[in-house]
Amino acid sequence: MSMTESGSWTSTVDCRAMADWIASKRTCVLLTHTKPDGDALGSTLALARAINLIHRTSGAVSAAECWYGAPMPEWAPTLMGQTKCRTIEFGQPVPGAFDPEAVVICDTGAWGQLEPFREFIEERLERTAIIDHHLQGDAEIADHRLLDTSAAAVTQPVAEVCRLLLGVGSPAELPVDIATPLYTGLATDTGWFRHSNVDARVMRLAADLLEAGVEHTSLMELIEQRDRASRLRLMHRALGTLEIVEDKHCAIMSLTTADFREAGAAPGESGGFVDIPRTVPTIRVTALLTEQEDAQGVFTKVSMRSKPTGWDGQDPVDVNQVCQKLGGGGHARASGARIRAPLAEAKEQLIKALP
Ligand SMILES: [Mn+2]
Repeated sequence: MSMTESGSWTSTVDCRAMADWIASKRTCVLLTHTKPDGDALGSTLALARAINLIHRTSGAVSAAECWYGAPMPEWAPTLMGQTKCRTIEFGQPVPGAFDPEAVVICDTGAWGQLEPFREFIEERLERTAIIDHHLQGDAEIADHRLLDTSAAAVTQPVAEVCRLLLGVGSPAELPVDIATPLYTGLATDTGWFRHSNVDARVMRLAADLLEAGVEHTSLMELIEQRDRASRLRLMHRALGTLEIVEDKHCAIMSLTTADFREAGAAPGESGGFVDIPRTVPTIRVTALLTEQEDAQGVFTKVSMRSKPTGWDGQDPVDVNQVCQKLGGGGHARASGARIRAPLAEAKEQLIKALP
């Protein structure tokens, strides 16, 4: 991350100053990281709606619009509703005709996550703002920065900016079509209020947004309960292969191309399976092996996770180190590798690589 003449990754404005700056612009494009999630979509949609609401009274039509870098979650159109949004497919250029007075980036401040918009932003650095909650970012992207690294979701500072824009006393008084995307960010970035980032501030905002009319159950169904039956059939097959390597506290599951075919499942449908055995207290490491084939023949994809806290007080396993031994890598808690070998052989190599 760069430390440029624009300074370090710190806030340069508070919520009030950000709201005033946004209110002074007639047109605005809202951007977020590619492959937007609930917080990315929620923060930009809420802000776009708040901006359009204040401009509607002054006679302007649709002053703010959201641009997203695909792929989009399946449920995105429902959350987007009638708000002006454009999705930019991979490799496609951004719309050239619209030249907004302001560009506001939410839920990221890193060039690496803004690739489709880089050129567009670079031509407009002086009128770009960032609202983010991540620990790192590229400060050079915007002089106007509202950073709240203690926030669980970026919709927390965005909720305050919306409240100030609309001049209401509490987030509980926000219109429901603004409260709903805000709540979506809060719920999804906290794993529906389960992660360690849940605190009193999160719950207070959640309570206010529910009071504003957010329908928790329908949102939860829309976003979380979308599995196809094929995914459950594939999960059944994966669980059927569950193997516990007792002395390594490791759970291993495997899938072959035949499993996908027979379950009628698409390649991406095994997402999240690797996390399932984490619910066993004595398991410290989990791995999902997927046998695949390419032009050079058969290979095995390894996906690994490590629990941050050991049930017995032991140090967590660094799966980045494990995967590096297998020719891959990633993060200490989540990592992966591709082993040029069939499943059984790849599994042996993996077990050997475990500490
Ligand atoms: Mn976020």
